[in-house]
Amino acid sequence: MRATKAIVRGISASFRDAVVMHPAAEAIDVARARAQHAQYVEALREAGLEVVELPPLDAHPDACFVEDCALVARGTALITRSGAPSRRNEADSIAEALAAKHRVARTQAPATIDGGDCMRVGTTWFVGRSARTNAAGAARVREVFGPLGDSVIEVPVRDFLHLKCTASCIDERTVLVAEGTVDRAAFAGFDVVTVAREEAYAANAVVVNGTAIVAKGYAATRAALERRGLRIIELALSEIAKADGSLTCMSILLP
Ligand code: CIR
Repeated sequence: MRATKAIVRGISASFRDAVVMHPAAEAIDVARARAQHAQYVEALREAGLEVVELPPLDAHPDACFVEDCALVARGTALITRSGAPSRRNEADSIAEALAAKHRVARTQAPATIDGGDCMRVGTTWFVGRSARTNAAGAARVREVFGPLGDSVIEVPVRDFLHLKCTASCIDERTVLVAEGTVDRAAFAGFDVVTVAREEAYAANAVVVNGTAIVAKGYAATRAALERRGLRIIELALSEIAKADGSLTCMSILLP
């Protein structure tokens, strides 16, 4: 996709208390997480983006994962209501950041949506139905973006936190997906670049303006993206991964 701007937020002092599915054996090193985040910001700049850095929210350990708070397209920002109750208060400051240049729509109970479940490819939103995004949440995405010309395809997500943990958008008709994680039938009519299940973590990549920002250490995924003519930036993400985070989660990209 093409984008001009990225919204990011620094790592909270409380990052060690991030919500996780399976706690890592080793505690998060917050200083290292900050260094990894700084490299991420640098990579976004190298990809030609103007980066808007919001200050950390120390009361919200997961607040660096801004992607989960809003879906942005067609001049509209749908502010989510996270499936993780502890994350619901992160969204207000993202709404504020987007309000000047976007029409802002909200999500009400009982709907829950995490942005990590919502992948826009061209004008199609693939919405992962996960533990975080429920039927009413998917319906809300359809209600807001349908009249603007987008369509919604729901995709079951079982063994992972979010749809985008193992899938990401390469361009307006191509997705990158880890084998055996998301039903291929969901992507009928789209081109699919498959990576091996062992490289599932790398299937979450930020592909923007001809650059692919990918997790370090996944040679086959890197090669697959290189073959598509993308310039590659590899990033170490050990501390981000311990918080169940990956690359797309740490930014909201704007046209
Ligand atoms: C959470 O469980 O909500 C955070 N610890 C990780 C969120 C990662 N976000 C994303 O993949 N979009």
